[in-house]
Amino acid sequence: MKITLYEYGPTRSQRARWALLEAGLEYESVEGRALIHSDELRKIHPLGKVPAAVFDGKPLFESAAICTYIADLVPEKKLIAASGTWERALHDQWVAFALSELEAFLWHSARNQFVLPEDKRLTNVFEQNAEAFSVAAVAMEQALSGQDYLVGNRFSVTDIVVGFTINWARGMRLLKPFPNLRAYVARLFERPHCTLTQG
Ligand SMILES: N[C@@H](CCC(=O)N[C@@H](CS)C(=O)NCC(=O)O)C(=O)O
Repeated sequence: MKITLYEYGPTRSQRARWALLEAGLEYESVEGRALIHSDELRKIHPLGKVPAAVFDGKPLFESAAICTYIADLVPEKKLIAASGTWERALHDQWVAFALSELEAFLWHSARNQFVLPEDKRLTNVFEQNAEAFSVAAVAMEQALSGQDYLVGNRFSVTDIVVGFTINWARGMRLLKPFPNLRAYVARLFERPHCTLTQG
C-alpha cells in the first residue's frame, strides 16, 4: 500500500508518525509548517490541518482515525483489538474521552494563547479549561491505577492517541495532581518509536 503522511513537527502529526513506526509500514512524508491551510493540504483535509494521510490514493483526516486505520492494517502487530470485541469498545471509549473531555480544553487554551491572531484571543479561558481538564483527568488517573496501559494492560494504538493528549497536558504543567498520568507518559517515552516531545 502506498501511504503519504502530511505532517508538521510537534503537532498531532506525532500520533500518525508513531503509529506508522509501530506498524512498521513504509510511508512518504510531506512535512512542513507551510502545509497548514495550503491548497495542497485542503485537497486532503477540508480544513487544511495536519495530520492528514493518503492511503492508496484515498484521503483520510483526523489523527485518531488515521492511527486506528494504520493499526487495523497490521493485525499481526496487535496494536488494536478486532472490531466487535470489548477491547475495541474500550479503545473507542478512551479515544473519544481523550479528544472530547481532555484535549478539547487544551486546544481551546492553545488557540487563545498562540494559535488565533492576537486580536481574536480571549484572555479569561485558561483557568476554566485547566479545571475542566482536571475533572476528566481524574477518571483517566483512576483507570491507570494498577495498570500500565489503557486497554488490556498492554501497549496499543489507544496509548498513541491518548498519550499525545496526556503529554500535551504535561507540557502545560497540568499533571501535578496525577502521578499515574505522569508515570504513564514516562512509560510511553521509553518506547523506541515514541515520537512525543519533551518540554
Ligand atoms: N482533531 C484534529 C485536529 C487537527 C489540528 O487541529 N491540527 C493542528 C496542528 S496540531 C492544525 O493543523 N492547526 C491549524 C489550525 O488550527 O488551523 C486531529 O486530531 O487530527
